[in-house]
Amino acid sequence: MRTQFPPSSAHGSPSPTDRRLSALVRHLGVGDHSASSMESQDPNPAISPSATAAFSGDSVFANIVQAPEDPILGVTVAYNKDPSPVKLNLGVGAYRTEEGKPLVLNVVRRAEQLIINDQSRVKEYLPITGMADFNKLSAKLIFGTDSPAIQENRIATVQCLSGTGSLRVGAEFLVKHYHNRTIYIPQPTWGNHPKVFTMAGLSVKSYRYYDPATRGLNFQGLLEDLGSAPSGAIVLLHACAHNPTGVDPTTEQWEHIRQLVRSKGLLPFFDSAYQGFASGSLDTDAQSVRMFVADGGECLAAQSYAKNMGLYGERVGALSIVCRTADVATRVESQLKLVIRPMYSNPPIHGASIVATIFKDRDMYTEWTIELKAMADRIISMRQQLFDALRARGTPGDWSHIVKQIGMFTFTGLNTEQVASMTKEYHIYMTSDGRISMAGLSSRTVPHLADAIHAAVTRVA
Ligand code: KET
Repeated sequence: MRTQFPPSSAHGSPSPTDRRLSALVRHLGVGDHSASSMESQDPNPAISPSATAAFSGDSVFANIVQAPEDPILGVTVAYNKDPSPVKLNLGVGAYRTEEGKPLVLNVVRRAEQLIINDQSRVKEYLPITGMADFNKLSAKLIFGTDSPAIQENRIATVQCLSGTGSLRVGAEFLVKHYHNRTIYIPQPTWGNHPKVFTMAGLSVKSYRYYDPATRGLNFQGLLEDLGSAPSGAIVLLHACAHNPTGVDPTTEQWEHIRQLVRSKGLLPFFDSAYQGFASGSLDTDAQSVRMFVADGGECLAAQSYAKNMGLYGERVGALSIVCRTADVATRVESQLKLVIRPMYSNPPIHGASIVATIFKDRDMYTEWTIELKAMADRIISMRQQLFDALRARGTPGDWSHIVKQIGMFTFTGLNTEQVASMTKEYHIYMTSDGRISMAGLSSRTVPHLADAIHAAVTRVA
């Protein structure tokens, strides 16, 4: 028998001081060195709290190598360390106001007030699948209010930790329950995609997407690569506002892709992180996904509210799996719960409550669409301003792609050395692939960026 901690006080129950002391003793791993100590009694000494590290004076983690910073989030780390007053962070895709400040949407503030004032709200755990209302409304947002798949209950939707968490849960589900474990991702794509899918256990291959020569879609390459992918393979598609290129297929090209995907029996997995940010319209930006659902076939979709509702740090998102029948969707959902429970048990309440509150109130929903459109429009106006500023400087090259590309980013075509020189000399921070977040730019900072690009293009090969 192990010694009982805390030892009983004279009155039978331990005093608060006893409790604190014994907690400290447990924490420090000292005390109880009697015959009944853990060391001598533990049935599994291999996992007992041995003191090897402490006694040898070296860390058990001594051989760990320093990991590199994340290629996107690491840009913010470097930016934060720079004392320059003119520094500009165009790395991470996060919206800034004309004043360069993070924006909390007015409608989000309103919803939060309502939530805080509602005394009936408690902090109980949500179900493993999250908030039911939130899930239903999220499915409507991406698939459309009149989607037959929703009416026929053929979609399993679960609340997840923003877009990334939704992708990860979807990938883990596929590894466990889908017969093909290869996912094709566009080249290039969001830097975290290959990591999320590899960590989940999928094998990652790429398909051609972007043509640097035209700064547009390599449609032929895309069709060839997906055309030669093995039947059943998973295909990751950016629903809109492709990151990092800002290049999306046209509606006709999407239709072509849909036919190819369906004829080959590939499984589409949509990443929808920018619904509303590409065109300013939530419906227009969901067209690609809706085309694939309209044909009755199956697909997955990961949604994020980070950008379109500005809920970045609240980590609000959803994974939907569209199935052939309601019966399959029910079983899929039951298995999604088994993926989620050991991962993070259940998702957080606050962000999903904000989204659900806004969606349920017609007036608030309208306010959201107006605020969203204003963000999208500001980004579009930044594109024009940057383009005009480069033209005014006579910067060599054709910069029309700045106004042609859509979404949060411009894929400038600047190379790693040029980016490095812009950071060194102008304190402009961006990812080394030449991507700039247009959402981080303002009328005030456009001239500085244009000067930096001009210098980089004319001085650095
Ligand atoms: N998908 C895409 C295509 C994407 O660009 C992001 C974020 C996400 C998913 C995930 O977002 P979440 O915050 O998990 O909902 N992209 C920006 C931020 C980041 O890298 O984390 C970015 O590219 O800057």
